[in-house]
Amino acid sequence: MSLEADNWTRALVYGLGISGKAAARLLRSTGVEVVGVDRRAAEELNLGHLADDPGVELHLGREPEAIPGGVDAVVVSPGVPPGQPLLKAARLAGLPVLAEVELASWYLSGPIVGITGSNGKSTTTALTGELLRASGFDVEVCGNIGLPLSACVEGEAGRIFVTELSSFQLEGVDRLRPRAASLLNLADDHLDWHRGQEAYFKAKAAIFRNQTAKDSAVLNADDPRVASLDVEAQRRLFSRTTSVEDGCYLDGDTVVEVAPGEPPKALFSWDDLALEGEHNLENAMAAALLSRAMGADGSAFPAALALFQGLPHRVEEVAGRAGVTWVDDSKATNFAATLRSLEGYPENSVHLILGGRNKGGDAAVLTEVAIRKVKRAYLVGEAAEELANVLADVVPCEMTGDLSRAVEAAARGAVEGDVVLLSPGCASFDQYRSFNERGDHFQDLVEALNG
Ligand code: UMA
Ligand code: ADP
Repeated sequence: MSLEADNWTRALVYGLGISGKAAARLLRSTGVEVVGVDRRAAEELNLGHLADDPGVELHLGREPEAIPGGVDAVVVSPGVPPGQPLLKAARLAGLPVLAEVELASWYLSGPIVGITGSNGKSTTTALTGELLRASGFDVEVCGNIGLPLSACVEGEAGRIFVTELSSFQLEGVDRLRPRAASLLNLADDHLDWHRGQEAYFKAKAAIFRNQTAKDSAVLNADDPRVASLDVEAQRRLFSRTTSVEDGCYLDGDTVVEVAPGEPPKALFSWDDLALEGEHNLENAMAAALLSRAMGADGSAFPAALALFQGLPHRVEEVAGRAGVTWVDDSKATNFAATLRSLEGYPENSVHLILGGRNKGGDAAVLTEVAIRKVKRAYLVGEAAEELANVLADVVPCEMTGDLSRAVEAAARGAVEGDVVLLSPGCASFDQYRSFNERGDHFQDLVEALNG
């Protein structure tokens, strides 16, 4: 247990979404008083017991202008940008400002496997959980994937905490030290929140900051910015395109693990994967190396990979109607993810639904693939006009405004053999509460068409 937290009497928890509430409960369980702050009103927050706890002081509806008296530290929720005035005030006052995952990490009874990257985090986190479970380990799959790390502190000892870590969370890490960690890839994402690419990449690399030579760092050899990172931990590389000296790579259809002084070991075959696409092969290679670092012998990997059908809203086929395939990739919230999805389809076959709130990315990365794959684009949300400015010269674009009009238009335009793909390349927050809600809406609209 941390000495710092032992010395705290009162901590401010900034943001009372699912991670803030879990952090507040954790702090209360250790006897620390909580000052809870959220710009939303109580009715929207579902605070449960925290609302009646005399050890919790609430500031709701808008953030206070100054740090309330007697606060020893600030635990910040991932969605609160670092430039918020209250956080600036805390730093000026010399208070520690820590991520919810940092706080939780002090109380965990088992090791963390940390997973980050611009794309593939949730899939790799879930896959790593499956590979470790199939290998006989007791596993908690948590973090940005939807279960706050603070909510996992209570429970049996001996669990491995397979934790998805977003750049928002890593921004507030101090001592969190994953036993094994992976950075899957780097692409432009969340540039609005981090105020630029440098700060975003730096936050991602923080996953390795506290590792030592006893730990394992799993890096993508095919992503030059990832492969060139300096790490203290034992460096293990994965590659789809070339052999590596320490890690795993694709040899024919077989993923082979190599390590200096060890004979090569076949881990699994690409055919074993139920998931489609080169990007999912990369995710599986990272998950395999992370699981090997935690002591899995690999024998259970092929069967576990064959069973894993993927998470909802990630290139999820939702219906086929009159020879048209409808695909929900609502989780593709940056253009690099959309690009990867498009690559998986035949030439000139895709009706692409694109748009939402751009997080600072440049849609020009899509032009080359759009020329080859996209028959027509249906633009929605805040970013529609900006996207039209970039894409209208290379593919026919329709300004459809929202998802229901986009689905109607795509249903009119698509013919047998075509694919209608929702892969928006943007966040959902201009029109929905989350990518889940957007994906569910899309699936309902498609179902209604079929009905
Ligand atoms: N808030 C303020 N002031 C602000 C900003 C937010 O008061 O300036 C308040 C909001 O009113 C709200 C609370 O803070 O009540 C929101 O907190 P949050 O946005 O941190 O959301 P949580 O509910 O705690 O969920 C967070 C992650 N959300 C974000 O990073 C935005 C969830 O990831 C994660 O699953 C959860 O913790 C558990 O760890 C979501 C996400 O979109 C899925 N993540 C991004 C992504 O994957 O791209 C990073
Ligand atoms: P994240 O949690 O990082 O958003 P997900 O596993 O939820 O990643 O996948 C989101 C989308 O990103 C997928 O639907 C797919 O379009 C794309 N994607 C998944 N894995 C990768 C990868 N390794 N490289 C590039 N894109 C990927």
